[in-house]
Amino acid sequence: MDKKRIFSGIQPTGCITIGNYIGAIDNWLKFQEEYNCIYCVVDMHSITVRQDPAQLRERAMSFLAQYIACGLSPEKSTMFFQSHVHEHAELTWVLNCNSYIGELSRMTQFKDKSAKHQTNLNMGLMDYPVLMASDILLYDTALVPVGVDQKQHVELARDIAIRFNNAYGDTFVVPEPFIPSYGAKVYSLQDPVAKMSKSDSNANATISIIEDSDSIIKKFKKAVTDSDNRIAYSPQDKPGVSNLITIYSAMTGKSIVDAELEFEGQGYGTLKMRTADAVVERLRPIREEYDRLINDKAYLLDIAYKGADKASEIASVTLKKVYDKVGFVAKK
Ligand code: AQP
Repeated sequence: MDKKRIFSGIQPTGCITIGNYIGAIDNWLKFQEEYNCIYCVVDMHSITVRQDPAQLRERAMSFLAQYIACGLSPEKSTMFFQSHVHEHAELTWVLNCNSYIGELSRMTQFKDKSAKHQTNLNMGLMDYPVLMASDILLYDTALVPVGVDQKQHVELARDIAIRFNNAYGDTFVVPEPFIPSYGAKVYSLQDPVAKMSKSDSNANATISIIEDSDSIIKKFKKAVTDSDNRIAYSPQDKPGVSNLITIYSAMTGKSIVDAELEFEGQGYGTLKMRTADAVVERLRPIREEYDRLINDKAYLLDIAYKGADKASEIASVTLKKVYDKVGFVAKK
């Protein structure tokens, strides 16, 4: 029997953080055996915010190397750059004509990003979730592993799929989001009520998965906690401490309850240092493998090109079906 399909991706902006790792990539790894996985570097999403072209190109390659360094296997998973499979853009147009301005303008990410990028309020910012719906729907995706911040977008993809199926007959598989039971939202080390974000301008707020050990330790030492010096997991009252416990637990594989017990009676300094050590240990092999891979551009491109060919084989069948359903004359 065919395995069910998974699709997920990260946009090459900023640097891949431990938030992306815990909320997304760590789950991608677990799915590799059981599912047919497609993991994309979604470069088309990233230009909704102005990017330096040379830096974007370099980052896209770096993100692919980081995917592989994290343990994603080109033998098991399909990896490619979104812009190499033109069906993503083409399906977006059709789905745009089946999406409403009202629902898109209500998306939390659109509201946040449009507030942040007042001088570049482009259509792409609003259209981001429709492109994401195309990413997902092109591949008959059953499950989309994402952090909690992207759940709303997966729900919109479901709505669009159902709407299209109702209008034109059964076409798309209706996808389900997969949100991890913990670590679905890792918070900023400097503002622990805000999401740890790849492109945060405050470098102390985030940890990159290829960051060097000294820098990781320094940032955890500076992490914002509170003044009551009691280690307990309580996200409402103690967001900073709870965030550190979440990170510790995700990096060591221990449950939140076990981590809380382990730190009972200890000071915040211990929690920060032990969390930093756990992160350093978990990321060390990733950084070593990344350093090796990033110098082998030919290998990375070979994976991306083969991945795009494989992805396009599936995507072209879906797009053809969609074009036929909406009434376009068949190509020769
Ligand atoms: N802090 C987080 N905690 C848990 N999961 C997270 N994800 C992102 N941040 C966290 C998950 O990582 C995947 C890829 O994210 P993305 O780059 O495609 O989208 P994003 O949510 O816009 O990420 P950022 O970090 O906030 O990027 P910038 O700063 O460039 O806008 C998604 O599955 C996301 O849920």
